[in-house]
Amino acid sequence: MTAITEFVRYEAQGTVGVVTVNNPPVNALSQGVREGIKGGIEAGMADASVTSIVLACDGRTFIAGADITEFGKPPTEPGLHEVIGTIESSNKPVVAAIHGTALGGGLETALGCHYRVAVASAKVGLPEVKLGLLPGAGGTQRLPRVVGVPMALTMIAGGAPIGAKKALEVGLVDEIVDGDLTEGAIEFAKKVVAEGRPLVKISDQNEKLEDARKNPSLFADFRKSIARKSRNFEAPENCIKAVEGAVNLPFDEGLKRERELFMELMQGEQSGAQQYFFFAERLANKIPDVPKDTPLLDINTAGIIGAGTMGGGIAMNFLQAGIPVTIVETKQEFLDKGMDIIKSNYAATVSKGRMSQDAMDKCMSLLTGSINLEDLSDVDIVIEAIFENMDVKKDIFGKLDKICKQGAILATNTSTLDIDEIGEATTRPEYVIGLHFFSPANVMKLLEEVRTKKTSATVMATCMALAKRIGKIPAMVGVCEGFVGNRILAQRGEQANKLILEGAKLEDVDRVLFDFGLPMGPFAMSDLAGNDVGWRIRQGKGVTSPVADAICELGRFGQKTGDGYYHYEKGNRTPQPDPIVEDIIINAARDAGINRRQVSDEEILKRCVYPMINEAAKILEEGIASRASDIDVIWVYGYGWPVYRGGPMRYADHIGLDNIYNDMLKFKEEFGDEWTPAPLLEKLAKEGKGFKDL
Ligand code: T1G
Repeated sequence: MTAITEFVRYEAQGTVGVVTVNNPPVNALSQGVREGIKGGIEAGMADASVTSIVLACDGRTFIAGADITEFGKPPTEPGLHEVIGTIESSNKPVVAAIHGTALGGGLETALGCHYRVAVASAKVGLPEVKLGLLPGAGGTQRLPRVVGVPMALTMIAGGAPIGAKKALEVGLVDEIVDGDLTEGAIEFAKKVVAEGRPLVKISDQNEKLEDARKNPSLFADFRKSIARKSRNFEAPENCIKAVEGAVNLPFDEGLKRERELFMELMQGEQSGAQQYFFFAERLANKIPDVPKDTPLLDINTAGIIGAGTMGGGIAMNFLQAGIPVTIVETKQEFLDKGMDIIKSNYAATVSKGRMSQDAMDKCMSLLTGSINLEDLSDVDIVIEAIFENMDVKKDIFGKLDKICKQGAILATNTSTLDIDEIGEATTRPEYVIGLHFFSPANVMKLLEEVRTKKTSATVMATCMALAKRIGKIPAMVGVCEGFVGNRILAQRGEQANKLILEGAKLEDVDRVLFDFGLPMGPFAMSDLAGNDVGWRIRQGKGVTSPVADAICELGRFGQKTGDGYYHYEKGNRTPQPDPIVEDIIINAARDAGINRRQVSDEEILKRCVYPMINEAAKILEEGIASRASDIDVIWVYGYGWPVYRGGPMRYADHIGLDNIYNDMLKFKEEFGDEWTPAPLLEKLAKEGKGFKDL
């Protein structure tokens, strides 16, 4: 066995030279790995005792891509193109042995091999578009030559991987290996030699490009098919252009075109933001004051209290993770209704082909309904998702404290109430935590985990690990009104309501924020969620909002009643400006003595976004969030902040905190003290720093 570099070894096993990568955790293509693979292949080519070569990886996965931590640093030799060129020009067949996920540069390296074998559980894909990039090592040129242009476009512009079985069907993998992968790859390599099979260079395969050349509308049709989902994103368009280059240019010219388009993206703000977000999302998993090796509690069963919209959605996350759920309601009719809704949600997913009937049946088999809290006596975690009333919640937690076994976690899905106070209703406050799911709970990825002053490290670590298990992206926050996401959202809502009184059309406020990249503006969002939700909360707090209250008093709760801030034709969810609401706004402005005026798009954007950033600065000062990047994770996954802008904090740094600070001072002169910059924002602005410097 020869160590080519610290990360790659070579060993002849009989007549097969095995090049093995070992660069935990994901065998990313760092400089040492690239150098080692190139050297290992060259060693195999020079080794007279071998007639073929296998490229394999130690650890849990084949190469998962370029080393993203190297981005932005000066390039080091050998480049990935050179490594892949060495593989492809080998005079002996090279077989990639794939397990785990062969992604990005990992799949591009495998495409440079003459053959690819994989275990059945492996996945292969080109997810660079999720980093605001495109496959920059020949993936846009080789993949279409293997799977055809339509599938290549979907994989490259969408970024989703495919499983080994599908890869075998489309010719991306040549064999599925049962048993030991390396042994299977070695046997396959021997077979290639014994059968005299050719050295298949994908770069020479052009047949599948012919089909695309005969279908001139192919690219236009694909662009149309992704237009809505890729709105404002730059990378998908460059992905498509690179694949067009594969169809219209000779291979080497196509590579050059790919490189140009890749560098265009790499130098742009969007890919910087999306690379930042890749790490922000993973950093949010880590709680600064909770040691990485904190012991976790076993979570093998769950109890959900409340089979309403939230309770049912929460239950579905656990069922899909294979965790049995006992869902408890107060009355049999509520329970039956809730269980039926869960079943119909799964049935809808099955009918769309996104879930098998077997998988649905398995989920439903794990679900038990009950109208007796005592049935939760043995579960490992309970999540309460009932009416937003403190007395009701404290009563339930007092009962759970007596019923549930010692060591069970007692969680609340509250979005507004003080969880410290809820914890004090039990004798086990260290086992009480907030698990704030976002509606629809079985769809939205964000899970705002809310620690009380007494939540233990074990409970927090357990819930962070549990989030990943049930397919959620967690962020740990502290207790305050609205926690992090909704507290920031409230600031935007307050300004949006002021802007429409001052003269901005509500459809313009929504348009400006939609064009900025949010899925919808505040008024359309309120109509979707139900205007009565906010109305009830304001009534509970004795707070009024002239326009919002007025439309609720007319029963205009939004899409569910056909009218809200907008009018909705029956069966049509397209918001239409409504003169009735315009009159309500004009009357409210008159009653408030406001002289209405034209409001520019720029002012609308700044007045909606800057208060969010200022509130986030206060949240950081108060320690409610431990990182600025956690706030970005919350807003991207919880509210649809465009990931190509990284999140509110990344965006603030991009604008420049000094610019935001100075604009806020101008707004303060015009609109009053509510525009006073947070001390942290002022400090960073004056020091010429950003939130990234915290
Ligand atoms: N580079 C550097 N570090 C990486 C990495 C990468 N490509 N992928 C993961 N990590 C780190 C990650 O930050 C975390 O670190 C640890 O590995 C475990 O990751 C030329 C230009 C492979 C599916 O986009 O999708 O190739 O937090 O928590 O949930 O065309 O990681 O432990 O310190 O995500 O099991 C293309 C990105 C790159 C794949 C595993 N490749 N990675 O998921 O673990 S660009 C990607 C993933 C490229 C070429 C282009 C996932 C995973 P820490 P994890 P996981």
